[in-house]
Amino acid sequence: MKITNAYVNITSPGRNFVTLKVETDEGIYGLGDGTLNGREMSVASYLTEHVIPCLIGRDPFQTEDIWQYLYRGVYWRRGPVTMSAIAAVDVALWDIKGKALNTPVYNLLGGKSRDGVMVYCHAFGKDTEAALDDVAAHQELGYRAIRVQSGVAGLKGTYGVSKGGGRYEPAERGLPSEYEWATEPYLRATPKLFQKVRERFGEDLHLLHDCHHRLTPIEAARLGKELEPYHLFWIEDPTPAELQEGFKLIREHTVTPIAVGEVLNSIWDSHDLIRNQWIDYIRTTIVHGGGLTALKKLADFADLYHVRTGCHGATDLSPVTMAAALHFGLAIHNFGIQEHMPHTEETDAVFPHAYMYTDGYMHPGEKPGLGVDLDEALAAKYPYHRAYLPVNRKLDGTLTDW
Ligand code: KDG
Ligand code: MG
Repeated sequence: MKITNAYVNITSPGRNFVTLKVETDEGIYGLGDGTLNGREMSVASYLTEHVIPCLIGRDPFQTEDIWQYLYRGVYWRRGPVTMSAIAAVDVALWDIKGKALNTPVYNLLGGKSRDGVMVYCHAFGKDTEAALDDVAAHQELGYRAIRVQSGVAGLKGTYGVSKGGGRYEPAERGLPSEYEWATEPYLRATPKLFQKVRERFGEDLHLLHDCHHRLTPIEAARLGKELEPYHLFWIEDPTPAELQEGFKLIREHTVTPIAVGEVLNSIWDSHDLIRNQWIDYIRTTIVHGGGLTALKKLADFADLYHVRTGCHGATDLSPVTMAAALHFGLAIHNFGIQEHMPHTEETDAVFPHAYMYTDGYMHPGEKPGLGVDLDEALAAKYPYHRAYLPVNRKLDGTLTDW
């Protein structure tokens, strides 16, 4: 089998998605997601200008060699743009391989290790009461694991809480909006929020919380310690992860489990975090981490250190990544949990898929390959719109982490 053609599709059914379609001489094609939220066109151009010309004529079954060609063979390694482009190719090739062998991708990754992939959803509210009601609504939908985010009194808005009360989207069309941040009220409010959640919902529900990179290590240590009575499944991104040894300090002070990795792109970004056992869950995604070929190696490395996966699954990761993540999560041994932030109906229509949600678990379905398609005629009705993640400033105007 040979690759005969490949091209990038950009569509915006509510938010932007970059999809690579790889075609072969046997009529089988594969899809890969290359979406990088707020920087979509950089991956699209990397693929079109630099990667696609090198793919034509290659054997799509050579997932390992093509991965090495695009990573090791390029001289410039790593980074979100490069790794998302590599992921788009890699996932499309696994899709082709599954279709050609007439089997779901999970069978190529080791076969089923479990019956379903436990997912967590997002509950949020402008204040504690609204957040608690949203937890109740999600529990009704069968979720066994719920991430809880709340507005902070005195701040105009914060990560994970939608402005108008509708769906939360990580990026917004137009130029970046600006939010404000103050650590102290957040640190005071968050343990009280989880105390209330436990009081109302008991001990059985898995509870998660995303700090979204806003704390210093010592602040994160305080939060983790104060959350201990409420037995969280994890706190996520407590501090920016560029300084991997920052997590040592957090770890020395708290037994609240820690999840990191949605902004990491290579195994080297979490090498120290994992080998020193400073984290419990690695959240690197298939799209931003270089594809299934790379994620399998990362998961196997993490397994040696009792670190499990908890892959990023926000709406800016397309249904192609969701499908890949579910095949991956069904197959690998050290799967932990998968984030599930449902896409809009428009997005689901553009990307018809076999994966499904039932009672707190998801399953990739039994279709050969990934089991996800792209309706290009429908996609063409939703042209690209420039969009950005917000920026964040402290109350005195200093730019800080979003
Ligand atoms: O593009 C960034 C978003 O995906 C991110 O802000 C969402 O932190 C996030 C999460 O955990 O889903
Ligand atoms: Mg996050």
